[in-house]
Amino acid sequence: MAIIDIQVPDIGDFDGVTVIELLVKPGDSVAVEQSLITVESDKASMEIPSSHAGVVKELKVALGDKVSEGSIVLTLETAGEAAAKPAAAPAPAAPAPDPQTQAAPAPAPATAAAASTPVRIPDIGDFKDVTVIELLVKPGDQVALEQSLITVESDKASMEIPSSAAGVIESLAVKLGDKVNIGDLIGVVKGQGATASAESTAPAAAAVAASAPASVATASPAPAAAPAPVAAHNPAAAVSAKLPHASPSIRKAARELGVPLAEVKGSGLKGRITLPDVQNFIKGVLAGTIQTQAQAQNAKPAAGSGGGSGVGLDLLPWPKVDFAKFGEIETKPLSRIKKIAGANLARNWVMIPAVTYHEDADITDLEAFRVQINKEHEKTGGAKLTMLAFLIKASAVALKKFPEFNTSLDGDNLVYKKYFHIAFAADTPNGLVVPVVKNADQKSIGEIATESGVLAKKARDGKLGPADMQGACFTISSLGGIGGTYFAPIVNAPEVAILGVNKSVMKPVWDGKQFVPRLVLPLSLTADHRVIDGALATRFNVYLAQVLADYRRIML
Ligand code: CAO
Repeated sequence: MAIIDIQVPDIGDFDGVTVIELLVKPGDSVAVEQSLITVESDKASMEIPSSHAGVVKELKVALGDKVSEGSIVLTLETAGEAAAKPAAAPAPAAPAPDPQTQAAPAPAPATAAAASTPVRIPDIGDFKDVTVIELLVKPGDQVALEQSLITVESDKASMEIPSSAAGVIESLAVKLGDKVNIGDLIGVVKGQGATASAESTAPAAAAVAASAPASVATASPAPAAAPAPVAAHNPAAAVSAKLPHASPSIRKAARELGVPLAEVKGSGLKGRITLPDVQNFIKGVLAGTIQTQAQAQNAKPAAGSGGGSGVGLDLLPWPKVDFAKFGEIETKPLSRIKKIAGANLARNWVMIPAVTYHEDADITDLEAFRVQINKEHEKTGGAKLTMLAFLIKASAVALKKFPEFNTSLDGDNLVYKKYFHIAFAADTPNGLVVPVVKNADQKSIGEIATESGVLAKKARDGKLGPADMQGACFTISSLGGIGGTYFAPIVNAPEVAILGVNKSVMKPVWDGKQFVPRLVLPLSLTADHRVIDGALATRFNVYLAQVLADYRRIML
């Protein structure tokens, strides 16, 4: 009887890949070569096998952990020497060809305009006779350079094969279930000649990029993201010996959309889960015909469901238009931030019954005070006070007065937070990020102004770390420096409210006797109606406006 560490074997050029599935748990008996965990980069996933037989004592990794060769996966109690076998041959590293690496063209002739280019299986390392499990394009489809064409799978890993040419798919030479090897023809692309190389580029370099931080970071929490998907996984379900079969891109899409893949029925080859399966699952949940395990656990009487109207929510596929038919176009990939934020925004928009309430705050005196103090600070070297800093502090005070605003839904429970961390949306060249000023209630306006300035700069420089963007209770989206009158911001789940702010303007305000010029700040508060009803939201808004009109109120 011996206790041994089972480590991640040599997995090629993978490094710092994310643990996406735990396939065993303490107490499980495992055989040599039995898969223990699944790891994933942005293009490939693979299972890590056990080098020994025995009983799992302790898991040393958790979902979301990053692992590399040598990382300890678990400790195993082995039956004795006889059970121990030499470490398994390295699991086939699934070299995921990376656009960035492959985009550096091999010195190969560019094809002539509208030439037909054969696209072949590149060097995919130790993979042999791998099965085509997904056709991601069809004849007539427009494909970009490096766009995934097919997914192939061995018994331990799956990966997407990218196109080495841009253009229109003229023909496909493979079908589902085919076994393919290096050099096999995938199809022919008729293109503009914008090819990286006539044949696929060498994948050895691509494999390096498969584990590049940029790709792994794709799976990291979204800046504006909720820490957990709304349709959260049942943790117990995550520990399952029965893996849902899906390619890395489908797994990623499911994760971003909060779809518990283990609950999706696959319609592809050997029960493989395809993108339409994930989309149909979402449709089913929205239409109330599918209930997730998390929903079942938290089930409340389904108010409003089964109304019998017969009108189902039938999501249409995204319109596919050949824009080039109508004029010149240019296609650019979405930034990583936009992709991550987009998935979160879409979920929050669809799943939160949100209402936006507007209010005007008279900030004439506050702005005069801010300008006066800033003049003094210019001489003394004090911090420049921003309107955003006053808004952050006022919001923290308002959250204390209206605790329902400082909550998050957790099934049928409402989690009340006793801390006051305020996030603010920051516009950056790559998209929107949401850094957090922690414990804003305990900080002076000067401290908040300095800290938010530092965070906004870090955001613009792309230097925000995950810790800078976590733990928010409430978000402010200030467009005041740009303009606008009012807007309807989207609640940043799992928060329950967000404050939108536009540009303050001088307006004639009736004081009971006459119109007087006052500086008016437009506020737009969006709140989750499941937690905050209209009366409460309006009280919050009115209170916030009162504080901004007379800041002495924060002392009350
Ligand atoms: N009314 C009038 N003027 C305002 C104002 C308001 N509500 N808010 C800011 N201003 C002024 C400031 O006083 C500043 O002027 P001075 O330089 O003369 O003092 C100027 O506008 C620029 O302000 P700013 O917007 O650069 O700085 P900020 O501290 O107010 O905001 C930040 C910082 C990070 C919030 C901002 O830069 C930003 O990124 N805003 C965009 C947020 C966003 O995109 N939200 C949308 C999310 S939903 O898609």
